[in-house]
Amino acid sequence: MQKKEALLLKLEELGVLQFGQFTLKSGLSSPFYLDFRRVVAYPQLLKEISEQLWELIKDLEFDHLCGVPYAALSLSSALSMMHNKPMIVKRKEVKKHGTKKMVEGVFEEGQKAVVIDDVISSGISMIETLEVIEAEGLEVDYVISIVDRMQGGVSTLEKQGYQALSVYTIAEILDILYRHDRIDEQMYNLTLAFVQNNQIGYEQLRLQRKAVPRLNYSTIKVNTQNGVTKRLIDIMEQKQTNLCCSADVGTKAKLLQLAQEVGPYIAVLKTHMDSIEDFDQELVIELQALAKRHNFLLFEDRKFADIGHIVQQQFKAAPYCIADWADLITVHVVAGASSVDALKQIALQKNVGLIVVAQMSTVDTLTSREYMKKALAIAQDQQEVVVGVVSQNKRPRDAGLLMFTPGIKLGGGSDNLGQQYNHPTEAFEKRGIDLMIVGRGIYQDEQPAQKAAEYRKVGWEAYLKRL
Ligand code: 5BU
Repeated sequence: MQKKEALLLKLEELGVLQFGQFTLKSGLSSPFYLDFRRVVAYPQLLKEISEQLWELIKDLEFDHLCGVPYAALSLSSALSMMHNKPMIVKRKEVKKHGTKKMVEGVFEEGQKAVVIDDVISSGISMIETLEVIEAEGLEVDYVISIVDRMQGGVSTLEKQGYQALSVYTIAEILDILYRHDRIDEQMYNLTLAFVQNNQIGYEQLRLQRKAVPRLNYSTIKVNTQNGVTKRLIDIMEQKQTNLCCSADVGTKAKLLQLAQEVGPYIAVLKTHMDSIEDFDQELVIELQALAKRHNFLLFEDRKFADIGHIVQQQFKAAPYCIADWADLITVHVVAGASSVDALKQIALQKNVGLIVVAQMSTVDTLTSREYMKKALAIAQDQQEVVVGVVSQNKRPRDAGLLMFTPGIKLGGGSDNLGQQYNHPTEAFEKRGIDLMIVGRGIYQDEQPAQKAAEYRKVGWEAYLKRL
């Protein structure tokens, strides 16, 4: 018999795997229960489980082991001693005396940790630990567990960019136990059906999470040296709006009409000038006049993405001459920090703020967690010219940068080309965004002005509420 299989049978014998009727923490009634806390009573078992966990990570490069408190602390301790790997401990609560550290141990920023939990169900305990240790500057690529309950946690973690590895899935456990007559067919089917019918999705989990206190606009203003950021925050505070209208219409006339209508309710008007079929400089002059009259900034969402030499040309070249009129532009950092460096030279002269695209809103975006973190680091390094980032669920650690978020619509949902929408309240309160970017939610409405007013109200109230 395989070691893994023999170990599982022992776990069942010792009451770690239990079948029957149990009430879970969530109030749900479950036909099975996994109580790995019992393992501390059986040192040999702890050793055998730890050996199986080690198999998952033995070829990976990492500096620290971290167990999710409390159940996995014994696992991380055992692994640490067996394989001579340092361990860090995440506190469950902040200490009242002495240092206010949330992570105990000896570590440096940029070091890698593997996080361990006994069971992954929704993924929430794991995510809470990950947030704390990442806030201390540690990096995590892999998370491991003894059992994947197959209820959505692994896919939630993977959506966030982690690789989740487990010794057993619940399906494997059922197979082994059934083959060894430890459970009957009815229990097998009941348990599998329970798992299938009780999936906790990523979106649902996000909504359930507690709001994290976020920065207010005045704090960001105090922490920035960037003149464009200060101007933008002044506008937002004066007009009490955090709305950026994405004016993705196709003609000059439509664009001017929309800008005129939504002007009083927005802080920023965002454009894609290369999709205006009759674009000319007259349009720019008229838009500038409207921007002045209604007090908003002009944001050309050009998403520069080429080598430095080319983005400089694209930034200045006719017919768009973006550098001459835009207050804000977007830049991808797929070519590295060099795109930002190149644009910076012109942007500082022309008083244009850069927004780094760190994470996209599409369902199959390639902006992985690794990419996003690097993009945020570039934004942080270049705050002289960078106003903020475009991202969905992560803001820069530095208090001087703004977080812009597209993919926002009151009705939520998606389009049929990959765009995914979130409700503004959820975005401001739960994810702590600073400005929402709304396109079709406004300009496809029969009354764009009224819609913009509605978004303004909802967005501002959600911002105030999160404070
Ligand atoms: P929508 O109509 O609200 O879906 O328009 C969204 C706008 O935001 C559109 O102009 C996009 O170019 C822009 N956008 C986005 O949707 N997702 C992203 O990740 C980034 C920009 Br970056």
